[in-house]
Amino acid sequence: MSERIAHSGLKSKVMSAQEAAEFVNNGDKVGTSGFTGAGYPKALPTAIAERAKAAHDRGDEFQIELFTGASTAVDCDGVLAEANAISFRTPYNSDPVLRGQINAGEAKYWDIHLSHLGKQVQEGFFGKFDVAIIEAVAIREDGTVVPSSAVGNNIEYIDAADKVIIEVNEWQSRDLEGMHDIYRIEPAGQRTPIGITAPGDRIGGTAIEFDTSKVVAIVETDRPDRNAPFTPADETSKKIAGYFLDFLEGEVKAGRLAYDRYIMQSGVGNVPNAVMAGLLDSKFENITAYTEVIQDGMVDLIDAGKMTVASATSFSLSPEYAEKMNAEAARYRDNIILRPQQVSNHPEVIRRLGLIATNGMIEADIYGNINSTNVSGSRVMNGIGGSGDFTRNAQVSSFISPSIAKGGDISAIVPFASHIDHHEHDAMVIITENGFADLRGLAPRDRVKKMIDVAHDSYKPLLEEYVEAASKSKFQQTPHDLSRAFEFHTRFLETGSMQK
Ligand code: 0RQ
Repeated sequence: MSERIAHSGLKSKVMSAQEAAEFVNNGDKVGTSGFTGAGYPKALPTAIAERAKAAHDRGDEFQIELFTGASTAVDCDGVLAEANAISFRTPYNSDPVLRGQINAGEAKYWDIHLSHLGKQVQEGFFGKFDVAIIEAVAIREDGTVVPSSAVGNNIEYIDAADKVIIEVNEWQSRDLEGMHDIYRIEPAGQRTPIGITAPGDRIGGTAIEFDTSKVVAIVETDRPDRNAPFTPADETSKKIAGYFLDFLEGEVKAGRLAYDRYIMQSGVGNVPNAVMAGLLDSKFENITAYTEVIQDGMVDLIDAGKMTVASATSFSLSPEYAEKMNAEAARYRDNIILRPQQVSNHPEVIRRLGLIATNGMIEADIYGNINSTNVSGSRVMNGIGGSGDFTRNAQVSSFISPSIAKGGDISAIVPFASHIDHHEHDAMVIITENGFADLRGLAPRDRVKKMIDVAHDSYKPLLEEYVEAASKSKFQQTPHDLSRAFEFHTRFLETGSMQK
């Protein structure tokens, strides 16, 4: 048995994943650890999927409602979706099989801000959970659980569940212990200010305290987190990174930022990673991050001495960087803090720190409304994730994206966003490979030229044509021609291209 299970009473609960899966039944509400491919359970999902397949073969129903921190990986969401074992899923998902089921109407998906879900679980909106399945680095002698590479909603699911199953994963570095900052948000009415005034502040303990009598099973695993490697930055990403830096430099010149006062929030993806690579050669020093995921680019910034502290709720590292983190976790413990996602994404702290939020987008419209989630208004990509938590509350909220997708058949700048996750009142700066549009302080009509400037050349005439038609509107605050507002999207659905 693993030395990592130090609590004497809990040692008797060690069993196989197949045995532990017997505690999960059809219709159960199951909360798991896991956030952006890190810290999710790796043995139970396959065992539950096998249980579901066997039930389906017998003609019985077997599906669970699955609550996580954010996306997981193929050996969690993927295997369960393949077995048709998920009836309901929340929040953020990037698994392609599950995405297909959601878009086909076969699985239900509730896309909610990442800081809100744990809060609603705590407030009892979902009632009791049947099972919480949590990956851990270790169970300490006193029964407290040291989370692994993500904290996510672990506390909320453990507290809400009748039964707790812990996966102790030997692949995760034992030295992650001490990196976490475990803080339980009090119930409404009893909440006190969250005492974080700088990204590096620690306000909690290093492990999760809970009622160990709820533990029904402990499963030992030795499997890696499964994140995809980043693709190397291409010319477009490098140009976007360049304009992002120009924007930051402009903030310094205007006296709103200093070279040693940049607090970063960065969304996941190849473009945000390219932006971080751009910062390596910039004048910015002592960068800190108050964000939700630690990415390769942040590790490079820490190694280069450019970033002093990164606070998040999870890792989202390529396999190469995950191995490096495992080997050197003791060293990175001085620079990295992993918090519950209610804290990493908390509006109070984000507003206090005054950070610069940078997230990807699917499309923006000529007035600065942002679609982060639904292609052509209906087909979900991943979900809103934490982008809303940060966009609403940051000092500056920026969005970065190539100006076109799918080889030019899709424009990321459209007349009217086909789904709106962040609206014109929150989004401030839009950056593409063609420049940045700073929309702050501008009436809607004055934003249009800036937005068309960052669009792809091949779409500028079509956008101008729309603006000309919309300008005839009887009302001039936000002029639209509603009969044509979605013409880019309808053309795409009819012909496969937004081009005429
Ligand atoms: O699809 O790979 O099939 O070609 O979207 O696009 O340009 O590689 O950009 O990886 O940054 O993702 C909005 C999806 C952008 C992401 C989104 C297609 C494009 C490609 C990816 P292919 P890129 P990114 C912190 C913050 C919401 C959550 C969030 C996201 C794929 O940033 O999910 O911000 N954001 N969380 O071809 C059709 C368009 C498109 C399009 C791009 N207009 N129409 N397809 N694509 N634009 C993290 C968390 O919260 C956990």
